[in-house]
Amino acid sequence: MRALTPGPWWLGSCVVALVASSAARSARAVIVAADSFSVGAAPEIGEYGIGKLVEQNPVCRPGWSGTHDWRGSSAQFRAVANSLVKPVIPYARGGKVQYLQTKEPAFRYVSRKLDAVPSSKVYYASFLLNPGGDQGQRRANDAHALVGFAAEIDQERFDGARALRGALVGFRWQPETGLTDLVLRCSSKNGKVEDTVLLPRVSNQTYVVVLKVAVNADPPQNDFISYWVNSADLTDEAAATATAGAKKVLAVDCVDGPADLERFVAVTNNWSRSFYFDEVRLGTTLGDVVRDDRQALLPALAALSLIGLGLGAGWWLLRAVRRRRGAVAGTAREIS
Ligand SMILES: [Ca+2]
Repeated sequence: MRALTPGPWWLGSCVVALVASSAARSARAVIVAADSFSVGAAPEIGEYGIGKLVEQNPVCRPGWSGTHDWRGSSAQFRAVANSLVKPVIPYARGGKVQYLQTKEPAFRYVSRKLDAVPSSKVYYASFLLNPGGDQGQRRANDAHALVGFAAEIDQERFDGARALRGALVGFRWQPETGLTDLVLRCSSKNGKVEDTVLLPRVSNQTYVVVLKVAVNADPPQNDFISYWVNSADLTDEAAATATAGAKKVLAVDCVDGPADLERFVAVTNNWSRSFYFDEVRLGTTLGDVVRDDRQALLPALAALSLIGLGLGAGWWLLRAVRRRRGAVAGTAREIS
């Protein structure tokens, strides 16, 4: 009899240990921030209203609990319906952000500070980007439309007159050629802000860009940025590299620590056409930033089923023990 009674407790302890070890495993991988720009005509908690980003303050988990509002210099960045879509990004949903076309040349930006960025030697970020329609009238200067995780942004930092910290990715239109390139803009090893062309001559379609920053991996201060454009398989870095439309590792100096990535920023400079971005993510592993949330839930669901199984087995054992006790007691009564 007594040999049977520890059963449910032993099973319960195993379940607790399994759940704890699963939690410990997932704690090592951190998705820091994710925004799918879900919109609603009558926005619910966690949704944007259709309209300008500045002055909106939805809870977007993880990353933005609502402590920090969007702010910036422009109301041209708007939440709109229909997600940008790329099959390799299975979590694309909700709405997206549209930069409203304007012919007025200017530097425009919006940014939103994250709740917190953990200290890490490596960060990954992913974005869906679309350059919109034709550029319209030609201008004398390069035009840019970029997003990224960075410290605060303004025109002086963008131009490099002050330090630009973080990495921006998006589009540059060149007046000499009339062509648009996909570029990365950040501070190079000599401290100068530079564009690196990731993919030349892009068209009006959605691009998926994944960045990896190895912080100060070339001591004392230089970083390596790896980029993957339009990878067909993002299971791991080898698959991303094997299936990328463009990829490379660059030696730069753009991030020294979490403070250099504490905001999501979106910038346009003399940009006169539309520009869209969506599904922005920051994490400390590739899996964090490209994994479907539903897949991320699977370990938790498995743990829950184990708990269910444990409780079920515990209940069955307890019932069996009680029946056996009852039978023994009954027998004893019969004897007496
Ligand atoms: Ca979306």
